[in-house]
Formats: sequence, structure tokens, C-alpha cells
Amino acid sequence: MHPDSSPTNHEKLKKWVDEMAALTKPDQVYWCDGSQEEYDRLCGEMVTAGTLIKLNEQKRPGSYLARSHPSDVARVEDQTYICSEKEIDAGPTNNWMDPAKMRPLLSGLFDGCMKGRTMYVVPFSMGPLGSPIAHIGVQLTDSAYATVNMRIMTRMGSKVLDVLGADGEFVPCVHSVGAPLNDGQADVPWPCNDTKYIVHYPDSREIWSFGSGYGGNALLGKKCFALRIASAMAHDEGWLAEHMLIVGLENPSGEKTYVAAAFPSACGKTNLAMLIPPKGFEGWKVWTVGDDIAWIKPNSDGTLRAINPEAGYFGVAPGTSNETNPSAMKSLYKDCIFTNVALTDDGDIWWEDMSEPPAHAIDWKGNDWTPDSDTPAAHPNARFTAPASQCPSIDPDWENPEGVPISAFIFGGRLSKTFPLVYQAFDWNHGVYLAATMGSEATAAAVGQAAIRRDPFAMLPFCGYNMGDYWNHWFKLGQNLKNPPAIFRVNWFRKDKNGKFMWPGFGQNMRVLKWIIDRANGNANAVESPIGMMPAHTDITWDGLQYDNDHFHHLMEVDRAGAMGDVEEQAEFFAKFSDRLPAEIEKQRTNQSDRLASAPEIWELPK
Ligand code: TSX
Ligand code: MN
Repeated sequence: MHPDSSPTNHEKLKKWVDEMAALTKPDQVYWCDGSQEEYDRLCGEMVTAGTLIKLNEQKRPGSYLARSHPSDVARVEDQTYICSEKEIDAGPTNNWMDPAKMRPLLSGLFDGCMKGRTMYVVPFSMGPLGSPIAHIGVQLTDSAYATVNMRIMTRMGSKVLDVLGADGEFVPCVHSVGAPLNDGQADVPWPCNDTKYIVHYPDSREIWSFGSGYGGNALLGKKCFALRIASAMAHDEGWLAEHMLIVGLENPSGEKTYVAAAFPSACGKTNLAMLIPPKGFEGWKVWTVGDDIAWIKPNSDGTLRAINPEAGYFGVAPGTSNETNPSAMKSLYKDCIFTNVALTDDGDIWWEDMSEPPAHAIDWKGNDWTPDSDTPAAHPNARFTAPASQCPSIDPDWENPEGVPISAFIFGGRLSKTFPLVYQAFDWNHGVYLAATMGSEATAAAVGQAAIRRDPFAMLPFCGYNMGDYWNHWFKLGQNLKNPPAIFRVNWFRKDKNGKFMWPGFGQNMRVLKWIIDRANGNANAVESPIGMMPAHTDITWDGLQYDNDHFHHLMEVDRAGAMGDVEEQAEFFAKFSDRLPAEIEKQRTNQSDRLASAPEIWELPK
């Protein structure tokens, strides 16, 4: 390959690509232009290689199925590192290794790791091209699968090099599946390596990923850049990189209010991002801006403006259906990549809870499957990669370079006990405390009390620096806002004493969202409870749903012992942060404890 084949005059980029090629020793270096022709060609080559299966062109036009190696099916949190110069700057929730130790370790692994392969140069923009909130990255990868997925998930190709110009800033991202082909050795459909490292250097803003071709390990724009590295950039530069969906709620008068919401995994974030208003909400519309990540910047007018840095959905397939998320299903009608789902006999795809099971299919491992099989047809973490533009509820402003104004933040969890459907923080700092203490129950737990896994801001695996410093950043950012968004906690998953869900969820969550935006806009009442401000039954719009006062009182009640137990558990978690724990967190916890101490055994909404 001639060095002058690079389609850029960005000397620093060219030099870095040359250095990485010298280290990894690929057979060739290929600069992606991001065109449809290039995408089709790479997919065609992967079909020939056995990496992709072309789906039925009538049923699922332009779409492919990939089956990963059975060992390479999810993010590897144990092998994910934040290599800050000082250990304390990674904090107690991240794996840390001294860069002086990690750098030589990675140099060893990457030396010659692309032999026999092509190194793809993938320039990408997180956020609309040229947006003041967007940032550029360049991923070098020996995976054509990662390359075509990056074209769906980001704005990718020559147009990014145009924006970068001769000296624009980019985050360098090096990715290898770690499976060199020596001396003409034959390839396998899904090359990967048992040794895996997902490494972030927040100080120099670099990403190095070795050994995996899957999802967040390999599509480095997403969790690695848009959350871990971007959160560190945001901390230094005064903005926010958050694990949040963004939706716009339009009322029948055509007025739109945008909210951003953070949930841990298995709470149905993509479903909420694409919610369809229920019966009784005629004339209302929920618009989707993003389903996973929000980059949020203070504007000169004292408000917050948010963009979705992504251009696609990398969603969990099992459980997605026309009942749970019709808009997601419609987004999948063409030009998608499916990974680890089942292949039907007519060349289409299927996964658990999508529809009636087919009589026969090929499962995610490539074996025959029938409804009598005792293993699932699709892997539980099977994914679809779909262009965001195909979502029927995509917001007309989803690519607005200025972003959309955020009026409220919502923090959710999956909690079967103690936590009411919805409550509002008393103020910004209380809201930060509510977000810092959120968590979810492990769903796999057989019997007994599932332990709450703390997942502050749903950022536990994604904060690229010390989470104590992160909370402090949130406290400070709010102080500087003229009109800070209102902050809410929600829980769709409370159960009654018979173990039944007390709230119907899904589209009915619209009733909660309406109260939230009414509160944010100063148009709704609330009742003060020991844990926050709550809607009375009459503050919620019930048109089209029978949900009586009695049920609502149970759904909203605060059990003093349960809530106090949680406040005490929080102390243990917070103690891990020692002197990086903001004093305000402990102050908020004490206030919460005091409010509960003087509450009745069971606090109820007034009758
Ligand atoms: O995504 C969900 N949401 C958010 C939707 C906008 N799920 C799916 C589970 C997470 C992947 C939910 N599951 C939600 C929810 O609000 N609520 C529940 C719990 C539930 C499940 C089934 C019923 C009710 C609640 N069925 C009936 O009431 C008949
Ligand atoms: Mn996510």
C-alpha cells in the first residue's frame, strides 16, 4: 500500500495510521469512504467468507445475519480498563492498570495482530456532522463486521475527513479481533481471541480494544468513546455524556417538551424511547431522538441542549415484538444487521417473544432448533443494528446540530419493592442524590430478595473516571444553570404481595411522562412525601385506563423500614469513594434519613 493512498491531508492522522500499520502489520490498509457501494462490497465479501448470511431479499431486504463465536457474545466488563495516570482518578468502580504497565502489554498483543488481514480506517462522527456538540473519532479495525456496523451506528466515511480538515481533533481508536492469519492460514467466520482487553486512556483520550468482535467491545464509537472517553472530556469541558435516551413529547396543541432518561439494562429503554401513547392520549405523540446515549451541553441561554451522538440502534432483540415495541419492529424492515438471532427456514430472522415460534429454525449457534429444544433459538444478548432514520417515530429535530432543549431528567430502576411509580426530587442536588442511589434487582434471581445492584446514573460500567468526581460534576453543573431541568425517579416494576406487576407499563407509562412534563412546565400539582414530590391520583390523566385510587395508593406508598434499609445500604456503597465522595451526597443521605425517621410506618398519599 502506498502511503499517499490516504484521502486526507491531516498529517497527524496519516502518521498515526502509518505507525499503527507498522505495529499491527496488516496485508493492506483500506480507507473507508462510507459509500453504499463500499458497504455492499464488504457485506458481499463477508457472505463469501461465511461471516454473514444474506437474508431473504423479499422478507428482509438488504439485511444480514451474523453468528458470533459462542464465547464472544457480550461486553467484557472484567477486562475493561480505565488507565488514568493515577489509580484514584479511575475510582473504585473501574478496573485500573498503570499505563506504564498497560502500554507495553498492549504493544505486545498488537504487534503483528493484523497479519493476513486488512486494516480498515474508519473515520466517524459522533453526532451530526459539524455540530458544535459532536466529536470525531477514527477507528482502525481488522474486522469488516465492525466496519459495516460502524457505518450504521455512526456518520462514517469521507465526509468526516472533510470536517476533520488538515488539523481537526479526533479520538484514536485501535481495534483488533486478535487473530492474525500467518502464512496463508485459512480464516474462520468469527475470528476472536480468548485474551481480551478493552482499554481507555482518559488523559490522552485513546481507546485500544483487543480480542473481541462483539458489540460494545468492537464498535468503539458507542460505549468506549461516547460514554467512557466522552464522560472524561465532558468533566474537563463542562458538559455531560450520559447513558440516556432522549424523547420529545408533543401535546395536541403541537407543543413539544424533551426529556432525557437513564435506566440500567433490562428496563426497556428502547421501548420507552419509542413509546406509542395509549388510548385516551389522542393527539399526543412521542418523538424519538435517541435510545441509548445523550451528549448534553449548557447553552448560552442557561438551558441544556442534547444530541444523540449515534446514528443507529444496537438493540437487544429478544423480547422486542409488535406488542412491546412496534416502532422498533418497523425500524428493522430493511438494511439491518442481526447478530446471534435465529434463522428461519424462509431466510428471515426470529427471536424469543418476537412472535409465535417457528416449527423449525437454525439457532444462534447454527444448529437445528424447534420449540421443543431446551436452549433458546436466539442468544439472550442477540442484537439488531438498525439505521435510526428508519424509526417511524424519529424526531424531525434528531439531527439538529444545536440539539434539543432538555426540560427534565428521569432516572429509573427495576425494583419489585419499596419504590413508588414516580416521584420528583425536591431540587437539583436532591435529584443528583436520587440518581446516584439508583439501582436494579438482578432479574435471574430464583427466590427470595434479589439484591439491589447499585448503578448510579446507569453509568456504573460507563463512567470513564472516578464516579465521586462525576457526582461532583453534576452538582456543580446544576448550580450554573439558570433554569435547571426537573429531576424524577420512576419504577415501572413494583410488584404486589402476590408477585404481580402493579403497573401495566409500556404505553401506559405515557401517563407518568405527562405528569413529569406538566411538572417541568409548572402545570401540575404534587404532594410532598418523605422521599420526594408525588402526583395524587387526580394529578394523573386516566382517560382510557381503569386504575382506581386504591391501586394507585398502594403503587405510591412509601414503606418506612424498606426505604430506611435502602438509605443505610447506600452508606456502604458511598464509603468506597472515601475522600472523593462529595460532602453533598452524604448531606442528602442524612436529610433523607431524617425525613423517613419522622414519617409514618407506611406513608400514603392523602385520601
Ligand atoms: O419495556 C418495558 N417497559 C417500558 C416500556 C415503555 N418492559 C419490558 C421489560 C424490560 C425489557 C416492561 N415490563 C415494562 C415497561 O414499562 N413493565 C413491565 C412489567 C410488566 C410486564 C407485563 C405486564 C405488565 C407489566 N403485563 C400485563 O399487565 C398484562
Ligand atoms: Mn446502553
